Amino acid sequence: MLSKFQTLYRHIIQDERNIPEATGQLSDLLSDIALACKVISLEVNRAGLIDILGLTGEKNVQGEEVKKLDEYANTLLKRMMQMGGHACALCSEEEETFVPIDEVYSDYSHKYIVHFDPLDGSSNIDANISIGTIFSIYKRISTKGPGTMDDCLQYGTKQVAAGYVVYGSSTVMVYTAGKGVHGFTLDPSVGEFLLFSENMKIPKKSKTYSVNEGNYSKWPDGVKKYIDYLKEKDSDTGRPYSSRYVGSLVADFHRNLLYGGIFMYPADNKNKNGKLRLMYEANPLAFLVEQAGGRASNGEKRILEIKPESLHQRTPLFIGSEEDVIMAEKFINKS
Ligand code: AHM
Ligand code: MG
Repeated sequence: MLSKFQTLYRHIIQDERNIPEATGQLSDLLSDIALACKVISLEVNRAGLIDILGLTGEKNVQGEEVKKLDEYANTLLKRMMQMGGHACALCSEEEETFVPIDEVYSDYSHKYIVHFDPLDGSSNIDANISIGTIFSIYKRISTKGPGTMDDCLQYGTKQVAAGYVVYGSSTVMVYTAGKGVHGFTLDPSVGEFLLFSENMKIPKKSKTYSVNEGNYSKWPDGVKKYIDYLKEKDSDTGRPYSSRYVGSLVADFHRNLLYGGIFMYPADNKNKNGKLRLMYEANPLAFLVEQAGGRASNGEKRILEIKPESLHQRTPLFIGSEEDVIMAEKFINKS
């Protein structure tokens, strides 16, 4: 029983201890991200009150302008990692280009690049629907000074860690450092993330699909046919599937990781590369899902093997239970 009482920090330190050349910097960087997310969690819980108190767009008690929650989350994550001294560049969905960082402490080699979506699903904030933070960590290729664009544009296969936090009925953090996927729940009374599941595995086949079906008429034929197939009745293959779509990628992904499911954001005739971002959304979740025994593709190839050409590049995304993603790929490639 006691072995289950594991904090996030202790867990990531033990995880890193198994790597002979580890310096502890990755553990510290993950802790910086977790700390920022604890503060974001507090602010997310206060978001409704800020409206009631009439604060949005006005000055707060310190006389500062009250920022939108997504800008706040972005600034906080940036500051926390700039102060931490482990990152040489930060790439955020909220920034036009990457933020280079010079060495903060002379005895540290600031060797990591962090990509993040500070508040995913932010259009759901005002409705009290789950939202989240997604992050992805790479080692720099350059050897010194602030990170460069080449450091920032690495293949998803090069990630050394990735994870997300869901701000929902409770706050949950899920991460991988390449040796399984581990989930933690924030205990607000002690301010610690506590382990709820080690080596999480996504069911190989599911009964659930998550997609914005309002876009049906704009999809390619293969995607339309796959969705039609999922809705047909056939007890041998467990059809029809149920539809579940929150509209916050992290929340949809987290549910599917726990219970099985396929999440899709296909290309359509207006958005040739879909909507979601390769570096901030698709790659980190693809790394996590593969570590959990699932699959992630753009319909034709593995997400992690897509060549990154620009920081805000978009990609179609089919992610979740392995057999379901394979079936989606078959429909797409047949048409
Ligand atoms: P965001 O990063 O600006 O919040 O946008 C990404 C979100 C995802 O969380 C979600 O899956 C998707 O956009 C929903 O898009 P749509 O409203 O087109 O279904
Ligand atoms: Mg997003």
